[in-house]
Amino acid sequence: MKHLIVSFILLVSLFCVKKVVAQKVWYENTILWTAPGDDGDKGIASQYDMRYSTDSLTLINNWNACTPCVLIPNMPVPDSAGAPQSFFFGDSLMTGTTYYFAIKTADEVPNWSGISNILVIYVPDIITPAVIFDLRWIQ
Ligand SMILES: [Ca+2]
Repeated sequence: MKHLIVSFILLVSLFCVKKVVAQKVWYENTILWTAPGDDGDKGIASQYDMRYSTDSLTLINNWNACTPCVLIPNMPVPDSAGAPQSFFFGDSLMTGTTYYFAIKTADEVPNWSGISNILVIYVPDIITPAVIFDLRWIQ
């Protein structure tokens, strides 16, 4: 049995407040990993399948029918094995929520890799309550 050793190093997603307007907050969300190859850690793979969910067990144990999962569209094309890769997906995450991300890679057949490590991201709720402007005294 051929063992494919695919090691993804999913680093930390960067959460930086970009700007604040009224009650909405924007985040810059970038996920990083190292490209595997077509055959283990050699060559260039053909495609990625990255998904996220608010339920880690669903993501891990039921990849193909993962519900509720979100498939991330427009993933980058795999680079050469060992190359750093990243994906920026804007501000689509809800604040105050924990998300679980994972990725699989396929070669041209497609032969799919196993599921990567699970990246856990908590998007903090940093939106404060509104400021009170009608504080007053009544006699
Ligand atoms: Ca292959």
